[in-house]
Formats: sequence, C-alpha cells, structure tokens
Amino acid sequence: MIVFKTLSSGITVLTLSNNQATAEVSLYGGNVLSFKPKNKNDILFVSKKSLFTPGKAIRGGIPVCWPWFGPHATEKDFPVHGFVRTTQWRLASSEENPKGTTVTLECSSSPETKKFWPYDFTLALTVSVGKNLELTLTTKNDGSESVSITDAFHTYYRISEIANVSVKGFDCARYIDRVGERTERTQEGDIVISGETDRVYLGGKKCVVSDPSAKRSITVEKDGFPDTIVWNPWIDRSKAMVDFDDNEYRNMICVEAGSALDNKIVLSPGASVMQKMTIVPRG
Ligand code: TA6
Repeated sequence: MIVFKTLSSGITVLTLSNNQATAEVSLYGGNVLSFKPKNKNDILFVSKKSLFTPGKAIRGGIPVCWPWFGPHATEKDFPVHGFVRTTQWRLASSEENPKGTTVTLECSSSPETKKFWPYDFTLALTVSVGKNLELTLTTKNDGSESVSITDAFHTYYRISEIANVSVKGFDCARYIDRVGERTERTQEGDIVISGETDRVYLGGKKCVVSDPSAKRSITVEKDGFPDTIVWNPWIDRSKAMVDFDDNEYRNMICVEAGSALDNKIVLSPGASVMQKMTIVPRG
C-alpha cells in the first residue's frame, strides 16, 4: 500500500507498507526517510533538527549525492554533494509484488540543474521495500557529450550508542582519511568510532554494521559502488551543524555506498549506469 502525505513545508512523503515492512520516501530529494521491518525499530536515523525545508538537504535517511560527492571540484559555492538531494523528484511508477512494494522516482535536467551542471540527464531511483530495503540508482546521459559523475547513497543508520557499534568487513582495506590533511591509511580490524570520522574505504562489496546492544546487525551489500564512506561528526562538528542536535552523533553512523573521489563514472552520450545498494537487517 502507498499513502501520500504533504508536510506543512509542502514536501510530499510516500509511506510504503506491506506485511514485511514500512518505509517513508520524500519526493523532495528522493530521500528515503525511514525503514521499519515489521515489529522492529527504524533502521534509519533522521535528526530531530532536520529542516525539511526546500533548498536545504534533509539531515538523515538516505540522501542521494549526485552528480558529485563532497564539495564541487572547482566551484566552492556550489552545493556540497551535488543538487539532487535538494531537487523535487516525481513518482514515475509503483508496484506491489511478492517481494514487497516498489516505487520509482525520477528527476531530470532543467534550467535549474543546468546552473550547476550543464548536461542533460535522467536519474531514476527505485526503492523496493520488503524484508530488505533495496535502492537502485540509474543514471542516463541524455546529452551529446560524455559526462563524468561521482555519487553516493549517504545512508544514516540509527544505532544504540556509537561506542557499542562496529563496522565489519574492512580489515586490511585501504582508505582515504578525510579528517584534516587527506591521508591514505590501512584499516586494522573492525571499524570502531572514538572521534570525528570521515573516511572513504576503497573496494569491498559488503559490510556489516554490528550493534549488539540493540541486538541488531545490518548487512550492506552494493553493486556498482566501488567505495564505502564512513562518517560520524563527533562532538565539535555536531555542535556546528544547525540541523543536528549536539548529542545525536551518539545515535547515528553513516555507512554510504559511493563512487567517490577518484572513482569517477564516465558515461558516453546515450549511455546509462545502474548502481544498487541492499540493506539486510537482522535481529
Ligand atoms: O559523507 C561524509 C561527508 O562528505 C562529510 O565530509 C560530511 O561533512 C558529511 O558528508 C555531511 O555533509 P553535509 O553536506 O550533509 O553536511
């Protein structure tokens, strides 16, 4: 079943529910806001101070970073993480099937997007809600010249307490540490967070966010996203964000499927690429 609601800010949110799970998806930003497997707590985190205001990114859920990840390479006034997380998407199709409920949202080039990126494109986000949450992003180059993109599903997970959580699957992996001077390092053992963390892990198909205190583990599988970004703002950065409560860093971790930094995707005219992330909750 799909139900539409409109927030006071004018943002339309779809609630997708079936006998396996419930999820909420905002047409503004194409941002998944919530995923609750039946009789379980939300897997996703949204800040209680998130703005839900057109022009501002939603602080939580799964913002779509596209067509660049992080700050723009040359234009420091352009939006961080691209512009589709602050773009209005449209509902292109919906379907109930034995696996669950699926919607496809789309957005495409317009005079507004061309202020930041002068290319023609169609972007489709398919969200499938069942036992698992599956997101597929399809980028199509509708123009007559090649384009290159970086991108990410900037997924915020709700956790019991940051000190109790680890991310498994990156032992010995190389990563770019983005706190302070950019440095390449090697992970030893599981990822545990004890300070500001902003890392791009290179390679790897799957990882597990383990939260024993919540009796829950979340497996994140991905295809077409070579990188995994792990972010927690910790104390000082939390205080600096107007749309994030000072202590919320304790109850969230971002583990993002991405094609970031040097992993640019190049699309020739008419070409398209499909990238997929599957969230498998257990417990
Ligand atoms: O994915 C990690 C990151 O790029 C960090 O550098 C960090 O600042 C964060 O995303 C949040 O970015 P935002 O623009 O949403 O405040």
